[in-house]
Amino acid sequence: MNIAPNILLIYTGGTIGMIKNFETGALIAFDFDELLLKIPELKQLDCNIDTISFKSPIDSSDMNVARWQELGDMINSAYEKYDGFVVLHGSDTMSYTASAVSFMFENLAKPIIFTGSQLPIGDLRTDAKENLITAVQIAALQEKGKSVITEVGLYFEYKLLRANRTTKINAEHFEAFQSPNYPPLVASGVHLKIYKSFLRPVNRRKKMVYHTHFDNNIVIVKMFPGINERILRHIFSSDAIKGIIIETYGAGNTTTKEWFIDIISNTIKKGIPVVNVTQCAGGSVEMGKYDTSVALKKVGVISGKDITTEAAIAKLMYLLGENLPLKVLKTIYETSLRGEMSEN
Ligand code: ASN
Repeated sequence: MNIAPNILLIYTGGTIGMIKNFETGALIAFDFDELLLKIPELKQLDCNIDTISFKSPIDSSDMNVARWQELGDMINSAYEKYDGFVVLHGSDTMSYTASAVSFMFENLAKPIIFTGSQLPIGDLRTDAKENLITAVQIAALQEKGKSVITEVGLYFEYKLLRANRTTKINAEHFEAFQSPNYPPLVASGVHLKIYKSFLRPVNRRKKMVYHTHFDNNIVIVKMFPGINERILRHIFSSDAIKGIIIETYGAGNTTTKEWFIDIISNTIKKGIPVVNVTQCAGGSVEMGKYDTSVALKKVGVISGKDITTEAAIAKLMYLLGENLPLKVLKTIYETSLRGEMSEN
């Protein structure tokens, strides 16, 4: 006998459940029960769905570390009871939250699928229904009684992507997300096509470990021609900062000006990790490829390789929260923990 999988649907907010505020005309997050009434189709799915919601649903621009933890706690406390999780989330910061959640759950053996929409569920042309229904179907996929997807995914506009590889690339198109450095895991057409060789393998003998500490005392500095020495010295000398991400050009390049290398080198000498992430949507940091990154490598800058900026931020907060010595943090940062970066 086939037992229908149990899915927990978690509502955090986002456009999917929004309505217009009559006074301002702006979209605001709405009640979850109202949202469910708009999708009676959920009852036809071959799984049992329970629902839970943030007390006050939010626009995802208001996401923060405390809310990541609130979401993580919801999943962790229901982990044994359910076969899969679907998280409804605003698209603006979905890639950040989904990346953070991927670091929270080590040895994940069940799917956590993020989705949302560009138009509210009540809109005639909404993309919410397809996104939600297929996300639930994907979370419920099983083979021999075991979940097929055992990682954190992001489902949007007919594709399941590895969540910590995604980035929001469009505020207008229904195809709002891309995963430039990793192929889709599932494509939704007439059938669901699962690309098994790209799925993250699971070791079911290992227990799931839940991590909750994110240290958000970090800053990200984007390189641009003309970047100002005085301002950078000011930022880098803040004693509140415990980690820095530099968003560099191309394959990890920056200005070769002595003052710049001096700032980076002194920061690392103080024990503060500096991570190099590229501004390019696709491709990888490769320090030493150009003369303009040789000095960065020499002074001990951490390579973010082909990680997204969203995952880089979540990973740095996560590893800072683990209180590791700088050398260990560097080695672990440069290693793929949840499939968020390529191995070489
Ligand atoms: N501002 C919305 C949010 O991120 C955008 C969306 O969900 N499409 O909550």
